[in-house]
Amino acid sequence: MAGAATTRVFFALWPDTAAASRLHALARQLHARLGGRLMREDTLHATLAFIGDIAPERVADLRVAADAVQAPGFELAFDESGCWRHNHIAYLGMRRIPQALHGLQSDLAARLREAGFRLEARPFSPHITLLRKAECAGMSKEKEKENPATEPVGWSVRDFVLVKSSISANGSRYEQIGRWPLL
Ligand code: 2AM
Repeated sequence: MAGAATTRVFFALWPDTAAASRLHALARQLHARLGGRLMREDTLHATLAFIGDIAPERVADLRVAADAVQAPGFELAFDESGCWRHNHIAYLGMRRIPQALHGLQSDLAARLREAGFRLEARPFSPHITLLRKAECAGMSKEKEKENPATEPVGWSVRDFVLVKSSISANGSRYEQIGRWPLL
């Protein structure tokens, strides 16, 4: 139901500026090897729940669902890079998903489903897209997962955000339209 009458939205974890800068530095390193399209520093994020295109009046229901989430803050560390051959996305992921992140994501997803939003059924795979249209062959298959960082990159997660996405001439434009602090 894409079109002028709908709004494309998703919930995400947004890095602080220091983390975004380190993420972007890693993205540039990967870009040198894999090519493709480098994500802009101010757009880097990890999606918590992708909602997709909805009627603008349904955004209020998203806010109600997010208001009900009760979850503690936590430390997040992305400690592996990879490249998905099926969609040519080079990303940072994590070897182990922290329990607190699992809790936050499943609480939010449950409340969104209760409110009638359809979410993906496939397991949650937290990641930060660094490159699109990447040549994954530049990352050897055995080493499909390899951390280019000398240290994991992360941040203290203190909130989650609701983001409105619109397509512009130079890629997606993201606007934060809501923010919910964690406990
Ligand atoms: P991606 O970076 O792996 O493409 C905005 O588009 C955000 O929502 C991106 O982080 C994107 O993930 C994610 N996203 C887009 N379409 C999606 C879908 N159908 N299911 C899950 N996540 C999606």
